[in-house]
Amino acid sequence: MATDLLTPFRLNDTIELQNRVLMAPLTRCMSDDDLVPTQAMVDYYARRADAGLIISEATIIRPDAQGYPNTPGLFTSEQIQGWKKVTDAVHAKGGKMFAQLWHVGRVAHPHFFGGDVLAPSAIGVEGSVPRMRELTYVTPKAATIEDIQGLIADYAKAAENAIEAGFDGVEIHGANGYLIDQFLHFAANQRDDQYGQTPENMSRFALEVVDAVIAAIGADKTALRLSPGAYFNMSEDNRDKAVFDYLLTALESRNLAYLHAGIFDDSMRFASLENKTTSEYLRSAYKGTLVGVGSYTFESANQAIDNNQFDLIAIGRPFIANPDYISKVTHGEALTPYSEEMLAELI
Ligand code: FNR
Ligand code: 8K6
Repeated sequence: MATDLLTPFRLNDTIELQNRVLMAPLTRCMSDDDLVPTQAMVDYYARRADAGLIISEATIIRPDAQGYPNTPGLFTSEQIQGWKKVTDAVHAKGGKMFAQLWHVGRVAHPHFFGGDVLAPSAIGVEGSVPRMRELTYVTPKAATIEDIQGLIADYAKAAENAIEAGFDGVEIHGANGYLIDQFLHFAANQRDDQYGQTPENMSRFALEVVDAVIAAIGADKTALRLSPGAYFNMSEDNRDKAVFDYLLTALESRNLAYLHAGIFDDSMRFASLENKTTSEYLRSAYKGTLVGVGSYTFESANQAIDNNQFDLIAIGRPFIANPDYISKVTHGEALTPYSEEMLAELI
């Protein structure tokens, strides 16, 4: 039977979504210089309130989490108040919104905060900050146990701040080569303590962050994004799969609101995942609610959900190009194609 992507979906006892189409988290680098959301951002998100759930652009949990210009934060009262205007506007139009909590780890740049760049190990990445190419990435400092405890506490604090700002929950950004993902891949984690070397140890940071956020705001309001295949600021290692096998099993008992794949094109197959796609691998290793993503159209997403490949779809670039995405697909109207020039302004 055909799944109707446009009918409600119950995430858990406390959260019901008006449809199964989520707006994917999309960094836009448009907050003000204090990393406070602007009125243009309020309007941009409010225009998309008919999505089943809006996931905010990645939002930094503290100053040294920053690796791109003008990415919003959730660690000052001005930032909390700025986000409150966004969530009020989305709620006024009947929508729901999670905040995506972000620390970029080794792709942070001291230009933004003037201190150490923290990562699991002192292994840098080649390249420079997008949109600020003069800022070459630096070799990070391997986080001490004390640093790690501070990071975990700051994820939990940012989650509390998100609830204060009116968000319906948070999605922990554990994907795309950023801090949490760096702990989960051998290419970035060469620690020899309780956070490295074995699947259990390499999963420890991710699970401690998840548990701290759950303790702060509840499992029903906590979600996680993961990229088991390495594809962005990371390289593949065939030992990575065992880490994710362990992590995903451990996550099942946490009863998260959902698990979200982190990938740009879900037709990509990973040698390190026994040649599976991201969603195929996650579906095989995790039994909870799964959000698929990555170059899907409304039609291909409907098909994938019908085939039980995942439960909900997140749509990214088409939502940048079409603030009225839900209305257009509802009425069978043609979508405006996405192009990178559209990133210059918030429509
Ligand atoms: C992204 N993506 C992304 N992912 C994430 O977890 N946090 C983020 O802040 C961003 N930012 C971001 C900005 C821009 C401009 C793009 C294009 C993408 C990835 C995004 O959530 C999604 O996974 C991909 O865009 C794939 O989905 P679509 O676009 O093919 O539907
Ligand atoms: C959080 C990210 C900040 C802004 C990102 C903009 C992304 C633009 C889109 C293209 C990125 C491609 C990434 C990876 C593809 C790898 C495939 C091998």
